Amino acid sequence: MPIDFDPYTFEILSNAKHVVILTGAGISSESGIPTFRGEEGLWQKFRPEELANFNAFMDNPKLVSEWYNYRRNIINKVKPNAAHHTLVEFESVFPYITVITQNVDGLHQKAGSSHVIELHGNIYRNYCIECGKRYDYVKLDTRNGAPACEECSGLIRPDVVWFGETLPMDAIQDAQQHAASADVMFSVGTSAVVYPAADLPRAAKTHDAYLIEINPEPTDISMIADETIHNKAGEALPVLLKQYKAWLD
Ligand code: BJW
Ligand code: ZN
Repeated sequence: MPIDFDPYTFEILSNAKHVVILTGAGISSESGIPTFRGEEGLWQKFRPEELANFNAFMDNPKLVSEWYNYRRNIINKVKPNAAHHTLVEFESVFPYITVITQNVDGLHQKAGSSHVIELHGNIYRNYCIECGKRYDYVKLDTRNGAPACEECSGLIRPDVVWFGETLPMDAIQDAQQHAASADVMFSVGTSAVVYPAADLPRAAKTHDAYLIEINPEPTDISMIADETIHNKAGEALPVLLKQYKAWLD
């Protein structure tokens, strides 16, 4: 089905000083990274709420550590896709772009986006839960159990945000400020069920932003979005940019 954006969206975009894009796992799915929820969700066997929490890690550190190594192996092999690249191109079309991502895969930075706020941490960073020593961008060996700190033998965990943990204060505050000052907010590839990230499009709307959702499936955000495009991000975002440039000419 052809993707047709509302010309009114282009008018709004042409007046936008600050465009903010909230992204979730769906934007990386065309790179080959499975999403968390839904039909092809990564966590069909385990609900994210059950695995991605500190107690699960303490109960079975080997399982959780292996799980993160498995995902690092996938992420290491993949590349940013057309959606990530289009958001980089946005920077030469719109005055000010902020990407707020829930993803821990680093693909926005790999693509070249210059202003990325990571809400849920980054899978390549790790630290010892006892002494805090960092183990960033290293291969963690899980063959003999969960990786342990060379200084104090404490468990090493990924520097990601699990359920029940607070988001990095600077990241969430920065994200909330950007959401409040956005003229246009895109919600791309997120089921928008995990808070406080899911509040950001709502907050943007409250502050009169124009909200555009890109997701093959409807979400809770669809009801409040000004424009909803039910397509894949890697298809819809390049089409949006092409149609917008044509509209400008
Ligand atoms: C495509 C596509 C394509 C597919 N193109 N799209 C308010 C109300 C209710 C509950 C809470 C609340 N406030 C806080 C909570 C509790 C909790 C929460 O939100 N629970 C809900 C589930 C009910 N939140 C927290 O605990 C957060 N912390 C917190 O609030 O701290 C304060 C506090 C402390 C103590 C007590 C109480 C409060 C922390 C949340 C941390 C989330 N962590 C994870 C794991 C990160 C590490 C890792 O990667 O392993 O983050 S869980 C997982 O979900 C991950 C994701 O970032 C996050 C969101 O998922 P996302 O990105 O939306 O992915 P999916 O899979 O859900 O959706 C993919 C979408 O893509 C789908 O819609 C597809 O259709 C679409 N799609 N292909 C475009 N090609
Ligand atoms: Zn240690």
